[in-house]
Amino acid sequence: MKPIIKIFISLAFYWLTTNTMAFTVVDIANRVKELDTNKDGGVSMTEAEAGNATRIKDHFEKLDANKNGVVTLEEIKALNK
Ligand SMILES: [Ca+2]
Ligand SMILES: [Ca+2]
Repeated sequence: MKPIIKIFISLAFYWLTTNTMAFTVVDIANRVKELDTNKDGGVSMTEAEAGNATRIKDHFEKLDANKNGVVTLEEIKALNK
């Protein structure tokens, strides 16, 4: 394989993976917004239950890093790193 093609493929791969990751973060952000019915910027256990967010519910204690009873987008992002 010509080196230039190799570079092109790795660039395409890089573009693809970074875009996929960005999409996931946007996805999570939208989900948090959707679940956050009282608009305090985070998802409480009650909100997670009401919105059927099983993944947040099941990992609530782990996700709520500062233990304030609310899972924020930042906390989810920190765990997804
Ligand atoms: Ca909330
Ligand atoms: Ca928290």
